[in-house]
Amino acid sequence: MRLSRAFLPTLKETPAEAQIVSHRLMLRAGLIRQTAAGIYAWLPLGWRALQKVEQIVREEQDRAGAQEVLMPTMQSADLWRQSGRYDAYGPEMLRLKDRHEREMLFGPTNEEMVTDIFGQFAKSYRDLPRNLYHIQWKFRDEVRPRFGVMRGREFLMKDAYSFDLTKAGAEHSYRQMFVAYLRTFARMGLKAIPMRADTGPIGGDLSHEFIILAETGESQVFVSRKLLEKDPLAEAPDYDGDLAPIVEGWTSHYAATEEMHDAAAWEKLPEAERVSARGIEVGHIFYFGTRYSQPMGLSVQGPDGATVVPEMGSYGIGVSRLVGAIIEANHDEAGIKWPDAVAPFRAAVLNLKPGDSACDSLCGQLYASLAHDAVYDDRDERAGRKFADADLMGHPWQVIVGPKGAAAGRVELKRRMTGERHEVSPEDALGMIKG
Ligand code: 5CA
Repeated sequence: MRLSRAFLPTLKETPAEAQIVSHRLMLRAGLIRQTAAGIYAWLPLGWRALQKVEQIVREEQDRAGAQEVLMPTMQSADLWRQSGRYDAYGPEMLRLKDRHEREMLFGPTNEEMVTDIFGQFAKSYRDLPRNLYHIQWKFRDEVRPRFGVMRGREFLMKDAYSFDLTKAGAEHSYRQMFVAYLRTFARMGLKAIPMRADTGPIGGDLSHEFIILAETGESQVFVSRKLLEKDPLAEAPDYDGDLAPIVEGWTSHYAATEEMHDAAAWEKLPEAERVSARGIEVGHIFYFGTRYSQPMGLSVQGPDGATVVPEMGSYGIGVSRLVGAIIEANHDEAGIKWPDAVAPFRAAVLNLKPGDSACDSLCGQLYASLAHDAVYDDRDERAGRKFADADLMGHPWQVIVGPKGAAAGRVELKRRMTGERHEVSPEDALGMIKG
């Protein structure tokens, strides 16, 4: 992307309405624009980051055996009457009528719809187990939308739904998602800790929230330091095998949100092991047995011919919230510091003197060689402005090309995460960026 032609509305001033750093930076770096309370348009830079996050979520869901579908945003109220949640959900649900006066709603979640779709197909125990997921916009009319995309009204969620013949099968499906979540967040450079959680309006009796520690988090959490030292990517899960040892490795240490906190158990931990902090919920998984399959009439024929009501679970990830959470965890005073895996662009090429033929030619070559995964700052702007914007936008690498260096075949390579700088040849710079 050439900055001279990019739609990148960066702001010099700090927007007054933004209370937390990720919201400020997302507005200042031109990632998002609010269009109504809690509703955002994703601009080129933000949209690319969102797609990177989405793709990691997708790859780990696929790896764990879930299958991607796409269900609509609009749902019929009738489905929700069957489960009994239409009235229970309350004012957070956006209700509308179509031209025939039929009651509709903008989906806040999809348990009813997926159970209905799956039920039309599933007839026998051979149709189980299955896990279906989608990545789709949800609407929840939050009383207090705030912190930008962290608590929006319209937001992008990955929601998966598992169907099993037995409770033991459902527990295995739950563990598959538990382990997939550990990997998903770790790949984004986040330390997300699974914590026993309350089930709220989804229902059920087993649930974990995945929480990353951040000062601006909305929940108070209590965690054993041992969990912060674990590396999920060091575990190589066999999703068809026994995942219980991996899950136990995480759940045997103390980790709880305020609602589930057990002060007596907490006090028993050695002082040095106790970490109490604020956290951001980036994922939430639920096992709820037949809470939806029963009222919605989902049943299959078991191996012995008897009718079986499938056991279900649902598994959510806040995809758009994650973009904010990643920035909350990776920034400094100058701007965003994108982890490589989710950066909208891998590198920025800064041409410090557009019009200088050596600079133009070298920058042109570097930009072409980085294909479309780079931003080319070819604007007619002061060097200081280019440095500031590159730091603000947070590209993992900056290749800085000035006239003297260009003439001598040297560039400066800056790593945004650490601030390290090296003077290198253009070839070495490309090698390090691509390597
Ligand atoms: N049906 C279940 C699991 S699929 C469900 O809806 N769970 S949830 O309510 O916990 O939402 C899943 C995830 O969506 C949360 O962990 C959170 O990361 C994200 N989320 C929830 N509400 C919002 C919101 N208002 N803005 C941004 N993200 C949200």
